[in-house]
Amino acid sequence: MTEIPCTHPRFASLKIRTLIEEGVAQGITSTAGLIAHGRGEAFDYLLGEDTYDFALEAMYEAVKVLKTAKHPIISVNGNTAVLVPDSIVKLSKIIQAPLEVNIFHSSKEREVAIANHLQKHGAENVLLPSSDTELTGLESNRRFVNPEGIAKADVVFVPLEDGDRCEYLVKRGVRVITVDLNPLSRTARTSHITIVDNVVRAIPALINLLLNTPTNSSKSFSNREILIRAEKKLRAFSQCS
Ligand code: PTJ
Repeated sequence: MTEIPCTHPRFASLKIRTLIEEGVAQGITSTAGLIAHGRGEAFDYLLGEDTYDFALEAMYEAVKVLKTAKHPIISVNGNTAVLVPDSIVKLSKIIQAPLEVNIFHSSKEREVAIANHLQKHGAENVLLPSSDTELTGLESNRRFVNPEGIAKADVVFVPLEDGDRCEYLVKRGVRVITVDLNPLSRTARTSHITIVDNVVRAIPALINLLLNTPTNSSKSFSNREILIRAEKKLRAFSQCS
């Protein structure tokens, strides 16, 4: 891998990119994950690589939903596994939700590599999809789920989701929380709660809120309004530069 000098003005961003590259070399991230990451980087650049009030409000709502969930599941793909292994494991322990490996680009080897990677980072409860349990009506590889996990979840927390499964889960009455830097994506628009932020900042910030903030406010939440504010922020940046 390329050595990144710590004096480089884009050091932090390039280091994160390296994690994704290494993830591909380790058989954890898909090659399509590189493209997905590039798209995320572009949105993050326009957002000034910062976490805004619209993301924090969505996190606050997510904390409320996760705290009251009966059977929450964290769905993990190749990108999330390499970008935030420690914090996703920590989140799983705090909310007592299993980490379920669920990937779009089908590969049994990659599923196992993701599970092993999470376990190396301290995960105690990792579920793998079962070829016997399918979400009927969903066509992608994401239809294979674990019978003790997504199959019976009331809340699914899924960073970097694809629109199809998101729509499917929402139709089934499951509450879906996502992290997506693109407020225009189908996932962002279909989920109940969309945290428009980089997963590398969002998961630690969510943990911080979970541990340190009482969530007893009954302030109403509109995901549509959150997305409008995020889109405005993106457009404002491109107009003034
Ligand atoms: O491991 P797999 O096979 O499940 O691969 C999953 C990917 C991510 C390749 C797959 O789900 C995919 O193709 O994703 P998309 O449709 O490209 O969507 C990814 C979304 O996540 C885009 O809207 C990106 O802007 C966004 N995104 C990318 N990187 C980040 C991100 N959002 C938050 N944080 C990021 N670091």
